[in-house]
Amino acid sequence: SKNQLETTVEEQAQTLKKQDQIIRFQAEKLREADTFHRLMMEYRAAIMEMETRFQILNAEFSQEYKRNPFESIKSRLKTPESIYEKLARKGFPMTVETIRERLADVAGVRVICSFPDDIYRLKELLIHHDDILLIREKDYIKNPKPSGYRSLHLILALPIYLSNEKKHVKVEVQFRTIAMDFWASLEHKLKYKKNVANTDEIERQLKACADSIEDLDYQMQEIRNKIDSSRG
Ligand code: 0O2
Repeated sequence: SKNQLETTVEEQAQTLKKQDQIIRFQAEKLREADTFHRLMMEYRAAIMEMETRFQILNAEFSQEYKRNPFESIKSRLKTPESIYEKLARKGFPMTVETIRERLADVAGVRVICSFPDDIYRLKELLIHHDDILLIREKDYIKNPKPSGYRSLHLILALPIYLSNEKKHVKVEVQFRTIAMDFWASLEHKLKYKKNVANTDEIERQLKACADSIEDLDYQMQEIRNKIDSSRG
């Protein structure tokens, strides 16, 4: 009948409308994913750029002074889960703009040096590059965290060159000695073990280890100075 036909047409129209909404929703998600992936690509490019600058300093130092200003470099890109968790903790929504503006450690480069004074020498060399901006500095070597954590953290912005633009991207560089890295890596591992009893006692012991390590760092530096001056 005519009535039945109208109902069927109406149902089909509703179904088509729903499908259209689903397609629009998925397209929007894809666009978001696209801009997110592009942002991550920019951070990866910034890590490569920063690593190259350190490698060039290393090559130059090895040739001029027959020693390396750092032992190794480790880089990491923050995972989407960790980005989401940090933004949520700070009360910001997960958008490309908030990631860019509110997070400074999506791209991370960790530089492991032999001696504490190498850290400050390297920092000076790096911030004198005239296209690098020093946005923030946290010196946990001069002012260690209550846990005993020591490292020099710099938030830098450096340019990356894309096909049609030049863009400044933020990178967090953490400088540590081998000894500071040894402590931070083990402390990080230990902290994530569950159901720890005697927390205060453990924190105290970890802090004592951090203090001994600081002492060792400066003793090794002194030994290096003695050897250097005895060589004339
Ligand atoms: P992951 O996996 O490295 O990302 P802000 O960024 O300034 O808003 P935040 O993140 O608290 O605030 O900055 P902070 O404390 O200067 O630096 C955080 C990073 O420093 C940590 O990264 C660790 O890599 C390191 N860190 C800081 N304190 C400690 C500590 O007590 N022990 C150890 N082992 N590492 C520490 P994430 O974000 O925790 O992790």
